[in-house]
Amino acid sequence: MLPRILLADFSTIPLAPPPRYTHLLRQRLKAQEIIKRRWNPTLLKRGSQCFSRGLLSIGTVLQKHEYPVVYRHSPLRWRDIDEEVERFDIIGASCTTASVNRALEFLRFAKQAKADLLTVLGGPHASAKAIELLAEYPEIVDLVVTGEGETAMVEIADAVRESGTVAGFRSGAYGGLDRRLIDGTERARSKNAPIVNPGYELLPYSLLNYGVNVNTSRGCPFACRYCSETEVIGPYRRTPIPQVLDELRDVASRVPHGTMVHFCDSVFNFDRSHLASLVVGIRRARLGLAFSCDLRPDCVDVESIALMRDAGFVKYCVGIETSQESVLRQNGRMQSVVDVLVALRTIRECDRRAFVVAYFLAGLPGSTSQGMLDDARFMRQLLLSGLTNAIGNKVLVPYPGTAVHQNPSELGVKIRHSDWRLYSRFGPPVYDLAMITGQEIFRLFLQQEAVVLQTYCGLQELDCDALADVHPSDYVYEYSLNDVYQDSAFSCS
Ligand code: B12
Ligand code: SF4
Repeated sequence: MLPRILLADFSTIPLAPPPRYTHLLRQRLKAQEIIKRRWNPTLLKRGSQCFSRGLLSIGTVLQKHEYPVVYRHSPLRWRDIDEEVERFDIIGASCTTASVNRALEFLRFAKQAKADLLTVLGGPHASAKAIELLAEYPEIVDLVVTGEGETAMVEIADAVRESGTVAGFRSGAYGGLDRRLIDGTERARSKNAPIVNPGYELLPYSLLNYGVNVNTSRGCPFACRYCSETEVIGPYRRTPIPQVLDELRDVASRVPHGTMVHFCDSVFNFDRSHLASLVVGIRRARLGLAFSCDLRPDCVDVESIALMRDAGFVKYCVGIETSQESVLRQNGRMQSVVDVLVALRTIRECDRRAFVVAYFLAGLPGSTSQGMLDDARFMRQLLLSGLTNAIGNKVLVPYPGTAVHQNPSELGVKIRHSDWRLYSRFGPPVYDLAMITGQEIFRLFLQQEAVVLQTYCGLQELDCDALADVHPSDYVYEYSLNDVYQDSAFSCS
């Protein structure tokens, strides 16, 4: 029996901010859109739908082994789940913390529709909470794969094919896979499995509808205490540059000229020689794409930025997090304000046309009210000085897999609850800090957001109030949690 596999993507779901933030967020995003358009209209050339790279890579490997694979984003939206599910033998679902309940809900429906179905859960949340998920949902989740899923999913499909049924598999009868928790990263390493490119042909719509994220590496060599990357993604490893260029050629053949592609490596500028080979390759390949990427300020250097500029990079997102150096240190983020300013100046001097976004995180362990107000001032100064064009600001979430989640008391954090649906970077913190409550953090976060909006409006001569007059469907944040069942297309960026 050749098992038929559904890859169910719950890596992004509609997220709604609390009412008191909705209006401000809408104004702020509208202002940012205007700023972007005025700066460089091509920055908007990017689709708004999302896909999970990871699931599409799993799809590539399964197809190479001749398994029939279907990929769907949020299949909860299927009008007739029972009928659809009937067509599959294995469901592999991805999930993040905010979306895990949604993924579980779908797997529950699927099991009700077809009891003889093997369900596998993977992705960042499943990697961090594998044991708990297996213990709490024995009827819904048969297997959890931690870390990388490609090799593990092929082994699972092979085992089902060999046995001719999924029933015995669930009871743990098969070979090496005799436990319900599978360490995907370890399996990939033991087999020396190469990183594969995602199977874009599996997407239900043309790639031009999607925001395309590519990467040149997996994992992160750093270990910031508020980030789960090192713990849940696995060790840092590079994708060979010729392979990345093949993927970019494939992407370029599927999207309009000038489309912006984002490099979503954890730290794109960590390995200078890897980056240099990439950008030299991009120049030679004449792809007709524009690029953006995420940078760590303490790794920025003039040569790399100059090469990137010449290769078509138009947007840089720089992880600043906070201007409070003691907070950065406490969180294992070894960068200083001087590093930040030098990095931003370097980018500006090398590439005057670049669109620069400075990313902040509100409510890091060690934060104080005064520190958060200082951050608001710092954000304003960055915008006024022209070193950055936009600010990205989110509330810290102690995701499973982070040191903040695992050892909260060591960092002076008291986590209030584990209702994963509320683990959103748009909402009030799910924790209190020793020096400041979650409620106060959120109040100061809203103040920071208001400062950013006012600064945008001042610089661009925009009328803040007029910005509220935005059609609700312009933004993903407007979707209520129920819309997911009816709506067939939503954006998330
Ligand atoms: C690109 C990216 C995005 C993109 C695209 C997301 C997507 N669909 O993948 C965008 C910008 C949309 C995005 C948004 C958000 N993101 Co994001 N994102 C990333 C980033 C940087 C790269 C993802 C990626 O492509 N990785 C590479 C691929 C190969 O890995 P992968 O997708 O994880 O898949 C592998 C494994 O996880 C596993 N796997 C995954 N699914 C499955 C399923 C099965 C069955 C199996 C067996 C295995 C398996 O196998 C895959 C292949 O090896 C990651 C960090 C990272 N480095 O991974 C954060 C990350 C996934 N994002 C994160 C978060 C929190 C968000 C937001 C919630 C933030 C917010 N705004 O509040 C939003 C979601 C908004 C929404 N509406 O839902 C967190 C998730 C943490 C958590 N526990 O939930 C991460 C880990 C960053 C972090 N360190 O905190 N994100
Ligand atoms: S915050 Fe960035 S640098 Fe720090 S561990 Fe996460 S991905 Fe790596």
